[in-house]
Amino acid sequence: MKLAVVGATGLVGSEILEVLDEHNFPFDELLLVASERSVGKQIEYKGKPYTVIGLDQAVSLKPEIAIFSAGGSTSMEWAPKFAEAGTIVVDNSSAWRMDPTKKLVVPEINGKELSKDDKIIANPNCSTIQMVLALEPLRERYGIKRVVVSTYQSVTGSGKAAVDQMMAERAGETPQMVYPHKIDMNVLPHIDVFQPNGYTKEEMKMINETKKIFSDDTIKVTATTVRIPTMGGHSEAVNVEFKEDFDLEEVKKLLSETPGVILQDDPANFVYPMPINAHKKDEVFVGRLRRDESQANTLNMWVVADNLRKGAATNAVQIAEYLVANQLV
Ligand code: 2RA
Repeated sequence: MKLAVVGATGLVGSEILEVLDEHNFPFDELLLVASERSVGKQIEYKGKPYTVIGLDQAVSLKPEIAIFSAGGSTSMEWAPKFAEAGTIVVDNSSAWRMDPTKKLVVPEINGKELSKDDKIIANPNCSTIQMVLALEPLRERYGIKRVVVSTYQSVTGSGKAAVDQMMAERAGETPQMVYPHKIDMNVLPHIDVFQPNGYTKEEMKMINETKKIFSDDTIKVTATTVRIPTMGGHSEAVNVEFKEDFDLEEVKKLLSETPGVILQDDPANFVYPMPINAHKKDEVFVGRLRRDESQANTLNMWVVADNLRKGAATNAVQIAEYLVANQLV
């Protein structure tokens, strides 16, 4: 099995290599692929140096799987070329997510929809993945009418330059500005570009991707996505209205029995999910579970995950693992 990692020099690309290593992903040959300016760079994997190659060379080597984290324009141009060569592409960008001919996959939820015909598979947006994984067991049991989510998203979601801006501001230095405003000691209610309806693209991703992953356009979703000066992961305050009443203890049982979800819910002992504890973990952490006393059949919960892990690299590697485990590659 030949595996390519496209965008290997980026923040998510590096995380993909860490996850592949931790998971001992079963490849025989690893291709590290990046833009022309990075060709020739050396990257170490399991103590062995690998030389970064360009996209043209990578396609010609016909890897069985290519995990992309190289931005939407590169995916739009190159994913079809890899697919044409017989490669299955798992793409982290937003390029293919809402394409009706492409699957948008969180393996624990809809991996079973994958088939040998799927040559370009979309990895959902990080803030969507952690929310839908926490919601899935409750959707199956109670049915979902509406979701209201507010997010508190790490600067790592914007990439290394954003982390550098925050750290420079924190050090009292003059930063290279990625955001339109200071980020340290501040919050920005602005992730990605504003749309005509007043929502940002990030908010519309959460709304549209949630419906696609659940295959249910009747679910109402509204979102406010906010950038905060932290590392370690994204946090979300989720308010979910079910189709029927629920039992809080059953909710906790369902979540604690869900693969990939860890319940951290003991406020009396200050136990609740926090990005600082989610950093470098593959799971989604859920806590602060409580009935919304202002509305029937409605639950509040707090959901935290490392956006570079389950929000990107881990979910993509898990899709690749699913393909191998189910003889789809
Ligand atoms: C963000 N979810 O956090 C977006 C893309 N990674 O910026």
